[in-house]
Amino acid sequence: MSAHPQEPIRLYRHALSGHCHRVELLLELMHLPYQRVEINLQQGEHKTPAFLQLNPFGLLPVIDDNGTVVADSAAILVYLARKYGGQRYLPEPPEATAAVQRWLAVAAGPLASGPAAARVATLFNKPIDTGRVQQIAHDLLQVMEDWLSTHAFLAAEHETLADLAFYAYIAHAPEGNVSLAAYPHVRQWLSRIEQLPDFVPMQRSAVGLAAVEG
Ligand SMILES: N[C@@H](CCC(=O)N[C@@H](CS)C(=O)NCC(=O)O)C(=O)O
Repeated sequence: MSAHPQEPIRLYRHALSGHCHRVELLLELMHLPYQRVEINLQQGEHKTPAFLQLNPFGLLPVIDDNGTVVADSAAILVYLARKYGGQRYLPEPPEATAAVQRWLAVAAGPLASGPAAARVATLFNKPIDTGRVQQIAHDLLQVMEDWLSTHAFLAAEHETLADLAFYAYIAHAPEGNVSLAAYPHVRQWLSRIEQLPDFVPMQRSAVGLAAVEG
């Protein structure tokens, strides 16, 4: 593990992306120097040959850490935690690593196909079966609610990559018309993360806000 990157890490991101937010949140919590590179998804900048060189899947986020390019938010979180983070965000005992990995798998599964997809439907007007993705979101939220009724965090007694990976798409679920009203323990867990020193929120979308408030 090294203490710090030589030059700031470049984070290719979009302001409304929860996948990007989780990386940004970890960078902030770990006090790692980084520089944001805004990618215009609306104009398809993530499908240009230059971007596809960084990630052939054409998806954000990607980081470039002094020549080491890592794509996929979960892979980036694991890389940063292992390289610069010590034990806190990805503890080394096999059982503890597995507990974090389990939630990262859920983040790539029901979190992405539930609350994240429901939000894409409202914010970006994509043809998505909203009833189905909202159901996936509520099924996931119920599992989280049950777990968080007896645990303060998802994978350990303190925050880990698991919590950072889940935060944005749960906090912003109402932008996809997925209410958090029935999940008090989930809302308390959100506040716990928001109270971490150096926490940064994800930008709220004007469209999403209209959906929540209107
Ligand atoms: N499994 C990927 C998913 C990333 C992802 O879906 N990124 C979205 C932004 S939130 C994206 O780049 N979408 C562009 C597109 O689908 O064309 C990860 O965790 O990084």
